[in-house]
Amino acid sequence: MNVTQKIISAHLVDGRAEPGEEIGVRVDRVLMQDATGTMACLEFEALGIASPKVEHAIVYVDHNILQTGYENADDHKFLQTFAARYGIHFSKPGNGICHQINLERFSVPGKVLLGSDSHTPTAGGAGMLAFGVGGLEVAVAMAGQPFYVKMPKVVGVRLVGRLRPWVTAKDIVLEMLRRLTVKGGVGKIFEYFGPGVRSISVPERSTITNMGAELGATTSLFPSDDVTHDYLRHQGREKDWTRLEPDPDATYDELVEINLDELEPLIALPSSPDNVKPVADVSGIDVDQVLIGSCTNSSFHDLMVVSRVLRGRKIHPRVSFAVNPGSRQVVQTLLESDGLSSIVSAGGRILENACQGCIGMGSAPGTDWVSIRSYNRNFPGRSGTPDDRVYLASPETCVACAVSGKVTDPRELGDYPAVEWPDKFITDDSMIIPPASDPSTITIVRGPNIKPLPTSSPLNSSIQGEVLIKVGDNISTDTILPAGAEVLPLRSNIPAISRYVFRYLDPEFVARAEKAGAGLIIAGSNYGQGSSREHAVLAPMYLGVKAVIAKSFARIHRSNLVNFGIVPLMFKNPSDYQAVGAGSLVRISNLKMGLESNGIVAEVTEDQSSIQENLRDPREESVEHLIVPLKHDLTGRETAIVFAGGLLNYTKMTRVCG
Ligand code: MIC
Ligand code: SF4
Repeated sequence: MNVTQKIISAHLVDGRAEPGEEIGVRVDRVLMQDATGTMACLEFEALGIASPKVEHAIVYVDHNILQTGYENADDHKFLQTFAARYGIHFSKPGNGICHQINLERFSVPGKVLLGSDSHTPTAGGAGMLAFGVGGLEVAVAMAGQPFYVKMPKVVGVRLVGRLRPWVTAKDIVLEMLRRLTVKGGVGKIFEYFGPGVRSISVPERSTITNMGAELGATTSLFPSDDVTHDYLRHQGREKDWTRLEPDPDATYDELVEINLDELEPLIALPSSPDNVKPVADVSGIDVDQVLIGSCTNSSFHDLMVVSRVLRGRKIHPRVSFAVNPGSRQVVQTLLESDGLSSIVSAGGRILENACQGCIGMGSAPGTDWVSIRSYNRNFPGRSGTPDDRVYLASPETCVACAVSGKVTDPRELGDYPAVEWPDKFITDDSMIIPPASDPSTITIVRGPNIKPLPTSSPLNSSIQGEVLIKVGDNISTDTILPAGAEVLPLRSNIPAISRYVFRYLDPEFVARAEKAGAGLIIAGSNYGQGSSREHAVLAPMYLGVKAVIAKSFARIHRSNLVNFGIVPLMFKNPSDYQAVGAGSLVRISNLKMGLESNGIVAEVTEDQSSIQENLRDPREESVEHLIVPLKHDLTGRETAIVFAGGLLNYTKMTRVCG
């Protein structure tokens, strides 16, 4: 068996683990973060369970860090008191980014982790099978239900050879993106194996599994071997280690091979993580901003290399340079190893150990700036600046750019600095607050920003509405519902955050949706790639969106649609995408029968009155009136969820019924 099969077979509670079959998997641990966690907590509360039925649950505060108004601080207080009351650990703001802390303190090889953040697979670097999902799926897992997913294909990624100096783990995953694109991982788990994995440390492995999210993968993971043992020993957690490697005769559904000796420094150009080129091919472009950190590249080693490069050097006068370390442990260990002083001396800005500029929580680039970041996403506008020009590269490439003021191949910096880990990392968990021993003493504090959970009603048997917007391929959740310092504080307030749906792509969208009352979205392929934010479904739902018809969907967003009762439908003939324009009226009759028989058709007309008055035979095709065949890939369980009006209703119903 391969490692994925070993973990899944030990956790399988429902279904057959054959690619494409729906399986139910027992969840050992969950994580939430503040930006998705307030909803997840409200959803858990709505399920009426006293405390999580998993072995460990934790909520981190790492995204909504700026306190420019009362909202974020109120959310933090809500989360802290909620966690204390409901048996959940709470990681205080200032402790660091959820995925980095989870790797350091809570990763356990062989366990299944569910997290309300798309980069939860970061833990796959330590041999955990970790899935990013919407908050509601985490809430349901905390209620003791299995995690349901279509069994992905397991793609073995065989690493051979050894990385050369200045070529890094980031370049391995950028190479994966270059070859496979942002949709290359949909329906797949990437399991890394082969002789090359032995030379890659756990934090480096985590850079790779982290950015599996950008490939659209269900998750990514590495074996648990001596390298994993060494990492856990540095964390004082040897007892959590178990060996977990593929059997010698393990097979995979597909294979990819990367020869590490042949890789060179790579960079993703604006504005997609798969727009990858060798750094050498784009060198010389003037650079205005460099940011190093985020959950992708903020380990001790990452920042120590940056620090060593900056010894005796200065940041280029034009460049605004900042670092956001991954965790308090990283900051403390850097301090002990004299890793911060050269960054400061060189003219670097040290930001809080939190998500920061990665999600537009500050550090938005200026107009026309070229911003080079060691982060994982460069979707349009994600930085907080419309028409931004964000490039993604390794910390090594970033620091080379910061020093020269131009895109620079880091191999031009000379000898690769020697960086050793200290014998042990500093492990101080005092900013992780355990749940209250007597929950009855805790009052949950709900500031005015915490609005009640929106409800979704059971689906009608027919859907009718205007096409409110037609979008192209690879639309990310950052486009559907932007993040950034202005919008993120509204994550607990759906009426308020709904004002921002498609804000940068189509500023008229909200007004149009409100005028129409009900409607649909037409999309190309891989709709909803990127984050796990269920707000990218909740807010459109609040504005009356009933269905999305796309060429294909990204996994987490598709599940979020189902979980809130919005039907994800697909064109049977992808070329029909051309035929349905924005403003058309669409009617889908007898949805129930159509979903059951997979024989759904949409009646599309440009002339709204003809459908509303129902004067014409809808089967009669004309230029103005089309019949568009649709399909879906909902399982029986998902169909029931959609008809129940979402997973919350469905879970309540099925729990009552036993
Ligand atoms: C992201 O990187 O896009 C986020 C912000 O971490 C999201 C979660 C969110 O939108 O709150 C993610 O990756 O799921
Ligand atoms: Fe935070 Fe960025 Fe990582 Fe998302 S990708 S968890 S915003 S650091």
